[in-house]
Amino acid sequence: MLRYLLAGESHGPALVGILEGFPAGLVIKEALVNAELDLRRQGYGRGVRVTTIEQDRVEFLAGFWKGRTLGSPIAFTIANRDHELRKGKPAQRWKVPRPGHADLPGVIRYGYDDCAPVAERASARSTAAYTAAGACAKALLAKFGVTVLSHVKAVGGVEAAETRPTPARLKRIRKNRPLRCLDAETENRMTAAIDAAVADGVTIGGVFEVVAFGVPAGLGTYAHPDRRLDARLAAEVMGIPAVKAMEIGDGMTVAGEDGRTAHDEIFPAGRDRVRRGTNRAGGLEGGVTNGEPVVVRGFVKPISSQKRRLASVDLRTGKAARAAWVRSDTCVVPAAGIVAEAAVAWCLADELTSLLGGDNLDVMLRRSRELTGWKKA
Ligand code: EPS
Repeated sequence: MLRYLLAGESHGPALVGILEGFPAGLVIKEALVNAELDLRRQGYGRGVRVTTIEQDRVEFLAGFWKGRTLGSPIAFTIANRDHELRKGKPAQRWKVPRPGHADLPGVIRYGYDDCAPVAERASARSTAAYTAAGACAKALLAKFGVTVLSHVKAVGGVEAAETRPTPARLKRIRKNRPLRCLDAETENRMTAAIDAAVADGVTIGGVFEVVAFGVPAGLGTYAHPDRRLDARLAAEVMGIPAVKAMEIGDGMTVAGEDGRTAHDEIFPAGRDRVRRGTNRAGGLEGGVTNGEPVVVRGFVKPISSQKRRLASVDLRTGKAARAAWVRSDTCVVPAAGIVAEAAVAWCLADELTSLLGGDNLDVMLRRSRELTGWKKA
């Protein structure tokens, strides 16, 4: 079983994480984690802070011996460069909550008289630490042939029609497409939608898709509701700021179909082997992986900080006022996709350690070869 604890304010000295349950003997290179952190900062439509201020370099402080995990908790930090730049300047204060943000509910919940302390922790800045945790999970998954990648399916109502995600294609667009859309022509239209939003002073949302390839059958269980892998994925993906809905496989579409087309028929593929012609279930049946790629989509709302200030109320006077605007991103869909890769990777790595006993990487690898779920059609 894996556990994580993350802490850190958006403008505090650093984000920190403690990861517990990783087996001994795993190499996790800081460069590998930093590559994921870089991807999270990038993407067309990102704001000034992540593109020009933050550099997001992970530093491991505990859990390693001669470059390999010890089996003890891993501790890391990621410095907030903006903290240094703000030193000596008066703390930010704002009294007019932004609709859609945690500002107002946070003030009510914690009894603050100001939205700034809410935003310090509710800020999506925290997703840098989560991405680092997910990168460690990915390092473990790679040992078992599992790869977790994402792409952008829609931005501001511009949708990619064709999507045939393969590991090779998803790796390629990581390098050369800022929005990581599989279709170049659609990506151009998405970019134009972001430009139009900037000109209009508004933000736009969209849809990302995460695909986990090489996932063995038999991860997760139907034995209890909270242990179903789809329930666990939903909890993690819905925990990402700005994600307002999620879908596994073709979940939303099949709700309007009948049972003839909604399922993935099973065909023989030699002794002890089966194959499927489709993957509408997104690799999960009954909360258990079935050997097909795990497919998760996240629906991201337009973030709530925008120049077009919405109607709100001044908390000091109780009178109508326009919501605060602070520098912000215009579109975070590709970044949210990277964070969701971390969410999916974390859940899969957790299931893997639970199934295989997580103390020692060599033992886990040996056990994995004994399990039928690893047999591929
Ligand atoms: C965010 C507001 C902005 C973003 C931040 C998320 O930060 P600031 O308040 O300092 O301008 O840049 O995202 C990040 C810093 C990041 O690393 O993703 C918010 O309110 O959620």
